[in-house]
Amino acid sequence: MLNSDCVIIGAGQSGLYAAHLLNKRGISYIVLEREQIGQVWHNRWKSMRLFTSRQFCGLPGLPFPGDPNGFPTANEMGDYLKAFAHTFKVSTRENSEVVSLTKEQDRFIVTLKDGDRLSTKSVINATGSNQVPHIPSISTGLSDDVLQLDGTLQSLTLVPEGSRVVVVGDGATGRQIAGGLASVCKVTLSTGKSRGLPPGTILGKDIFWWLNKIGILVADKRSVVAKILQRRNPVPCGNFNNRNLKKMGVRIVGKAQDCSGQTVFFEQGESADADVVIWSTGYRDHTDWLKLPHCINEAGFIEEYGITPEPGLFVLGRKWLSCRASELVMGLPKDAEYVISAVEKHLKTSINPEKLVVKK
Ligand SMILES: Cc1cc2nc3c(=O)[nH]c(=O)nc-3n(C[C@@H](O)[C@@H](O)[C@H](O)COP(=O)(O)OP(=O)(O)OC[C@H]3O[C@@H](n4cnc5c(N)ncnc54)[C@H](O)[C@@H]3O)c2cc1C
Repeated sequence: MLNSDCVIIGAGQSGLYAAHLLNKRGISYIVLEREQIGQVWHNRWKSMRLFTSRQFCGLPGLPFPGDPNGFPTANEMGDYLKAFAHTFKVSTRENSEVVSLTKEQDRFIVTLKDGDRLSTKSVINATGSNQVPHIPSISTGLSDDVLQLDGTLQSLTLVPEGSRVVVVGDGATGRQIAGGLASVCKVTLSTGKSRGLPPGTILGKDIFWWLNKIGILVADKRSVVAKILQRRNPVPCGNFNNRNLKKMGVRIVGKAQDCSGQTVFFEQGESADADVVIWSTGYRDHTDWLKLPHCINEAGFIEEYGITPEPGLFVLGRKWLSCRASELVMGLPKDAEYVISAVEKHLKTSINPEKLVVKK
């Protein structure tokens, strides 16, 4: 059985950056990746563009290549992660899916799909929270002749030209898909509760530049400003605000409430017949492999600032770990520094058990 101080599960931005920080502190680790580095981004639909510009897609030490004010494609992001791992010599074992994580006394036992087992003092879960598309139960009312897709769709060309398309969900993904299809299909976008749609630029500067400058994105989750953001949940929609989408010919309706046959019914008595329905209704965690039930609930991992109830188990890359930017590239360095310090502290206390003795 292989031994290391820390096992990182997942080689996305969170896992790779955490590994880089452990490297700098001289802590032994291994990153386990189910597919290949960057593959999650290469799997996204081909014309997808990130909603943050390149200046906010790079990690410390390796700027994102290309025009800093332009928006990278998903493929560029995948390539960037590979370049990051290569530049900082991040030790990654690809094609190594973790199928079980248990704890025996003070060590975690990580089991891989191929049957290999690793023993470790600490684990960072960096598997991402955008793994399994969340499809509402109303989808079962649609008849078999309606093509149903979700946010993991590989290409917008899967949608036949001239189809009647309903995109359900008006986050950044749903809006981008609706806009991308508007010129070749008859598109209806079903929105959820009303949210702020900030413009892409203000006074010629990127909206994320302003939000970063005034500190809103990294404001602690318990601060007043963060609470307002959590309540309003504004969508960074770039050019795909309601006005522009309407100009492109997209019909905008309210929440989808039911489906029957080929028809989707929305609030306020509206409906649309569809050949294709694209569910862009968010994602959920995949936690079947975690055999520590006190660390999960129906919303995913139980954690506070990335620290779970199980000593030695940490999480990165989740919504609102510490702030709004936690799930974005730009919010990762702050969260990762905090979690890596906690890993280091955990390893020190587990090496020196006397530190656990409470002095009278
Ligand atoms: C459609 C979309 C658009 C986005 N646009 C932006 C944007 O414009 N700007 C921005 O900053 N952020 C954006 N994000 C948020 C994105 O940055 C985060 O979701 C990010 O991917 C989180 O990084 P991560 O490393 O934590 O997880 P992921 O990138 O999801 O990486 C997790 C890794 O873990 C691996 N893995 C999963 N399960 C296992 C297992 N059991 N064993 C081994 N390996 C496993 C996966 O294969 C994957 O490589 C977007 C997200 C989505 C979904």
